[in-house]
Amino acid sequence: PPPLNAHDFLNIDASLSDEERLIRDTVRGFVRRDLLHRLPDAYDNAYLPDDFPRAAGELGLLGMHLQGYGCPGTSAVAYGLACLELEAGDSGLRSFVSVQGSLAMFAIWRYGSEEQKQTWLPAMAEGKAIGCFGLTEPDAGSDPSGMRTTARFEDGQWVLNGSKMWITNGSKAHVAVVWAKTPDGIRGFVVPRHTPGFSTRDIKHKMSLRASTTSELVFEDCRLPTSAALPQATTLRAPLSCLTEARYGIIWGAVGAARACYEAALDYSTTRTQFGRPIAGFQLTQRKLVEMLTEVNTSLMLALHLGRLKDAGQLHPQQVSFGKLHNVQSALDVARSARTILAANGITLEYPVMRHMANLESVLTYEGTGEIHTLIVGHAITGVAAFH
Ligand code: TGC
Ligand code: FAD
Repeated sequence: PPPLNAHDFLNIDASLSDEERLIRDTVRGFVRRDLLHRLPDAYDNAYLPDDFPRAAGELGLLGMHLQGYGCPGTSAVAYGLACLELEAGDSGLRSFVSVQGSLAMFAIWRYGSEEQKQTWLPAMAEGKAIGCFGLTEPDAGSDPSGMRTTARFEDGQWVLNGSKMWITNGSKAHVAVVWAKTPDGIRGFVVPRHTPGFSTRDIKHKMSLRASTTSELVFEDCRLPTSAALPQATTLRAPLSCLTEARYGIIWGAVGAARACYEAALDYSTTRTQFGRPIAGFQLTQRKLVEMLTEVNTSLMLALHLGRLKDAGQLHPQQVSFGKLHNVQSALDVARSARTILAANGITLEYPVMRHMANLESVLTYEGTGEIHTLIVGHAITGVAAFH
């Protein structure tokens, strides 16, 4: 066998195809070369580097696993590997790509008219048009069926009223995919940025996911043509199916954040000396490092397994919940343990650990909280729904 490697202890590399490795290495190189040194400032000053959308588009990372309309159509595993490498940089990068490709673009790709697809997907794949996905509201988070945003049909137009909260890319977006209640059920609408009656307000003072824009979307008698409705999306099932796509990317992304924390801790522990020896030589530190190693690799194997199921068309949404639940909690555990190894240095932006740790608090909450994914899996194994 090849020599043991602390950065790929189980030789999971050997399970990837040449194409998957090439995509992984390309995204890793992009993050390390073009972004990593800028992320502490982006985080500190709360912005996503503004060249990132176009650069991600040029690399084919937007709508990466979708077919046609300028999208690369890669495997789910290749898309997952890209999410991993992006989130090893910062959860804000992966969030952007998730919302663009798996939520906004996927919704149009899966449920849109031919005209909507032609209008938006090629520009979104290039990163020239940015999208957002408005499902959550101030009073409807875990339970989106309680949404209050309405769309009524009047004089040949749809009229939207209500607001959406915590929307990634909200004020940056050229187009918002917005979910609203109609008399016939929940439907999706494609709302261009400058539509009268549509405005956004950014959410300030976040202590997590700072290198990402999060906004409120407000609709006040916002009038849209009939053609703005997604023709194939007529129930809550449609937005929930988009969530499954984005949750899948998070399963991989969380591994990236965890890996970055493990690597920072491993590196630090071999160079930091106390009591006359590297702290890596203390049994308590080694135990932490080995626990991190087992978490990172277990999560990666889980992501790869679920990715192979997805590529085979065999993946259930409940299995995606299992993956998101496990990998995000595991990444948080790794981040917190890594922080203790870096001790005081661990709380600064000089090292990526606290940034990842704070980001992962959002990742634990969005795309379904840990509790919601627990109940989805609980429902699947008992047959009894415990949500309400
Ligand atoms: P329920 O009765 O269970 O389901 C309604 C219909 O939808 C189907 N379904 C799904 N289909 C595909 N994928 C899924 N994940 C699905 N979940 C449910 C279901 O089979 C049913 O179909 P049908 O034909 O029988 O009608 O609906 P419920 O209202 O009881 O909801 C259950 C619950 C709690 C699981 C659901 O509401 C839920 O997932 N809540 C969490 C909400 C959430 O995750 N919000 C995320 C907002 S987007 C976001 O956070 C973006 S952050 C992105 C970033 O920056 O990276
Ligand atoms: P609530 O639903 O109010 O939950 C509060 C607590 O109660 C949680 O612990 C929850 O798990 C628990 N709880 C609720 N119901 C149950 C139950 N039945 N059983 C047990 N426990 C329960 N949304 C979008 O639509 N688009 C986006 O782009 C987007 N981006 C986001 C970006 C960030 C940075 C953040 C933080 C959030 C984003 N969200 C987005 C919103 C996110 O999806 C919601 O925050 C999430 O779904 C939880 O909703 P909530 O915050 O309203 O919490």
